[in-house]
Amino acid sequence: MSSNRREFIKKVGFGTTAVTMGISSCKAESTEKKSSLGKSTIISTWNNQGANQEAWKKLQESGSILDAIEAGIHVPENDPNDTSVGYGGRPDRMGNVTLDACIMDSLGNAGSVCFMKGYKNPISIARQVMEKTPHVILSGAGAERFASDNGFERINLLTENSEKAWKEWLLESNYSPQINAERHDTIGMIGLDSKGNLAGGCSTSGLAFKMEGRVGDSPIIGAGLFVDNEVGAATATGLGELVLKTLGTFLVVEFMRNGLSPQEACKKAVKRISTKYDTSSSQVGFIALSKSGDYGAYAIQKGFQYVVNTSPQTELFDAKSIND
Ligand code: SD4
Repeated sequence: MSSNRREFIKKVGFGTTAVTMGISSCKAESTEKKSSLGKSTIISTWNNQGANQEAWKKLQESGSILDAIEAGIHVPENDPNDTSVGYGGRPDRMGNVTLDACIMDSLGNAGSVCFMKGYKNPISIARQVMEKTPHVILSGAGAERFASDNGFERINLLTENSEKAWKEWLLESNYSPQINAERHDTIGMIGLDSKGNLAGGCSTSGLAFKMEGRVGDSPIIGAGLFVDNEVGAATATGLGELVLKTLGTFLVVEFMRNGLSPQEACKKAVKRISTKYDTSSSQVGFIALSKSGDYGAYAIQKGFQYVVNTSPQTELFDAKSIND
C-alpha cells in the first residue's frame, strides 16, 4: 500500500441511509485505488451517490457501460434540487437555463450538445448525436431541433427556486461568473465494464448566471471528458475556462498513456493549470480511471469529492488538492 493516504468518508449501501464512518474506524487506504482486472468500476465527480447507484444497477442489467453512464447521469439531470445540472439548473443572466453535455464510448465515438434550452436530459441527446449523426457537437437551436425531431419532450427547465435565485442575483448585479469552490454538483461520470471497456459522460448547466451563449468545458471532448479505450478516461469539474484552455482531460489521459497512475496524472494536469494561471480563487477537479481499473482524483482547492463503485456499495472520497 502506498504511503499516499486518502480519507475514507462514507460507505453507502444500495438504497440504504448514509453511514458516516470516522477515518480512525476504518482501514486507511491508498488514494490510488487498484481494482482487479475484470472488475467493473464507476466513478463520478462530487457527491453523486444516487447517480452512481443507478449506473451500477444499469450496468448489472444491461452489461453496457454506455447505458450505465447515460442512466446514471439522468439522476442529477432530473433532480430539481440539483442546481448545477439539467432541470432546476441555475439560469444564465437572461434567466434561461442552457445545458451542456457530452458522451464518449469505448470505440472513440463522441457526441455533444451545448447551449441547449428546454430539454432536461442533454446526455441522451448527446448520445443520439453520437449515434445518429455524422457530427460530434450540435449547439443551441440546432441541438433543440434535433432533440425535438428525435422525440424528446420540451419542458421549462427553470424551477421556482432557480428563478428566485436569479432574481436575487439580478438585484445584486454581480456580473462576475466566479466559481464557488465548495458548491457544485456538475456530473462527470466515467466507467469500466468487466470486459475492459471504458465510457464516460458529462452534464451541466454550467456557471450560474453566466453570459448568454457561454459554453464551458463540459460538452467539449478533451476538455470536460476524454475516453481512450487503450489507456483510460478522465472527466473534469470546476471553472470550465481553465479546463478549456488546457484541454484538461486529454492531458490527464495522455499523462496516463505515458505511464502515470490516474491520481498522478490528475495532479500533473492540475499543476499545469495552476502554474500557468492564477487559480487562487478558482476550483478545477479531475477524476481519472485507467484501463486496468485504477482510479484517482486531484483538485486545485480543498473540498472536491468524488464517488466510486466497484460493488453495489458507493464510497465517497475527499480528493487530494494543491492546498492540502
Ligand atoms: C463549467 N465545468 O461549465 C462546468 C462547471 C462545473 O461543477 O463543473 N461545475 O464550467
